[in-house]
Amino acid sequence: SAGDIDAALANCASEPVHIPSFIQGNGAIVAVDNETLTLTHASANLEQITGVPHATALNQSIYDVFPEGLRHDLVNSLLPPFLMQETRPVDSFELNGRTLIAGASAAGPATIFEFEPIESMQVVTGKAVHQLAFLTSQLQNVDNTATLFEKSVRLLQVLTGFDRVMVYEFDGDGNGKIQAEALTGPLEPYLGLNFPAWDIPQQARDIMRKTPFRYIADVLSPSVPIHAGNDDAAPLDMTFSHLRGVSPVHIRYLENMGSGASFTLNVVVSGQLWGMISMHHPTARVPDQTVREVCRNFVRFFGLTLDTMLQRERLTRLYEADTVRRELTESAAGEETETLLSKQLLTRLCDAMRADGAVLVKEGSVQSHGLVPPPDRLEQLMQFGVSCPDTFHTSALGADNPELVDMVGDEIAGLHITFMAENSFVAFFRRDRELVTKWAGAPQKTIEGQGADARLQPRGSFAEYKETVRGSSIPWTAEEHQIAGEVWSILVSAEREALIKKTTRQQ
Ligand code: BLA
Repeated sequence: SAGDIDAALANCASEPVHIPSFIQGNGAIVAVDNETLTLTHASANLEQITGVPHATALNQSIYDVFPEGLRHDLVNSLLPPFLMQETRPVDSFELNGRTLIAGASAAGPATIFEFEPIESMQVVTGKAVHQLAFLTSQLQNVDNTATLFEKSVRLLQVLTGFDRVMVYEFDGDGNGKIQAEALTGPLEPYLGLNFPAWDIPQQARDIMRKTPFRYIADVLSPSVPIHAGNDDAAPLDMTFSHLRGVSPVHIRYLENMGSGASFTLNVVVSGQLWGMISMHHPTARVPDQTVREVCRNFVRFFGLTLDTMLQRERLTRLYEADTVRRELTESAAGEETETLLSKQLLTRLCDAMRADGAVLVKEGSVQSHGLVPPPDRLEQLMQFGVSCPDTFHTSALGADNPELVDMVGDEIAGLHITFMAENSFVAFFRRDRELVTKWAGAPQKTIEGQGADARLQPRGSFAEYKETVRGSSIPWTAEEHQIAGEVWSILVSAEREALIKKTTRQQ
């Protein structure tokens, strides 16, 4: 039932993924109170990774737990300017007969230290700088988003060794689409497929916006519990920790996809989560420290480059519209308001609005271009204006205003109308696009349980599922509202001027 669906979505959205109380097993963690330097939390595998049993470490001072050289570096990383929110490598060292790398990240009043075995001592930063320089140089002369996406997935596939690398873009409703893909190996291609919003609940998106990446090293390996030093310790906030344990729902999701590991770079454009670069591998895979360091920086470069391209596209459109606007202003200075929007100017304005048709109705005279409602229906649109504000727009006419469908005909699904006076308006029309969406699996919600226990299940199949939706046009953008608004103010002031002239002449 609809109630169960709501309850299931609410259950998804309330899973506290930032405080999972368990970690991924490819490393161990301790949390240290920034004031007292005592260990407030430790993962159950601390001994296995570092040789120090978690039970003896808890509630001890960091000075008593770790060997001298290491504890010095750990403590130093608590001091500004080293303290960072994200996990940053602090030091690598020999302990318990193996080479470990330590990383630090902020967790409110505590700092989380992560220890991960590495194959050998690496000069992470130096290598990363060179690789990053190579990657960014490959993208230097790219001037469009399609090429940016294509080149990026290929470069990242080589850098990371993940079989599948995808650029995934969110739409306005939080659904996402695979815009580019580099793929080798046994995984299914996802290029062009859409994923519904509920695959990534809001609290997971919040973390994605704050962090550069997230890896899930091994879908099959069991998670490891985190123990607290005292029973009423607040749960450890692992937002910025690489080893943050993975929600079992999401583990099932990745299993259903055939992924053994994932590595997601979070793309932020102008402060908003734009999408991600998602990487999958059929078997377990941990991006090494160098790869993490490169990717942390690469994804920022990618976001900035993308931002520049999107801004440039917007500016080009506004510039084109501005040219039309200037011509309109010039012709508005003329005598006859009836000739204000010449057929030619209306056509250009229609293009600037990316509309399929446009009409100017003024005191009975009609100027039109392209796809417009039959002339006898324009009077009805005028009537509609009596009860609506100065401007009105929709990209789903049938759903938003069923009473208008009759009027505009079923070819038109988008309307942007501006009323200048009681008996004049300018309107732009957009065609009904037959929207064909290829979903990765049928986007139906599968629910188990009922009422408060209703649980949304991850999809079992990601095979292409085609959905055709009629009744909507491409949506109007902020730039188009701006263009329509300017046209309105030019026309209204021209009307006023003409009226004043007329009155003066009469006197
Ligand atoms: C998390 N789901 C996520 C994340 C992604 C996706 C990217 C963030 C974690 C990460 O960055 O690895 C989804 N991954 C995708 C998609 C693609 C991809 C769409 O590669 C496309 C190629 N998931 C469900 C349902 C629920 C759900 C029904 O399908 C809820 C009932 C939950 N998804 C869910 C949860 C998380 C998540 C709880 C957080 C996982 C975590 O961080 O522990």
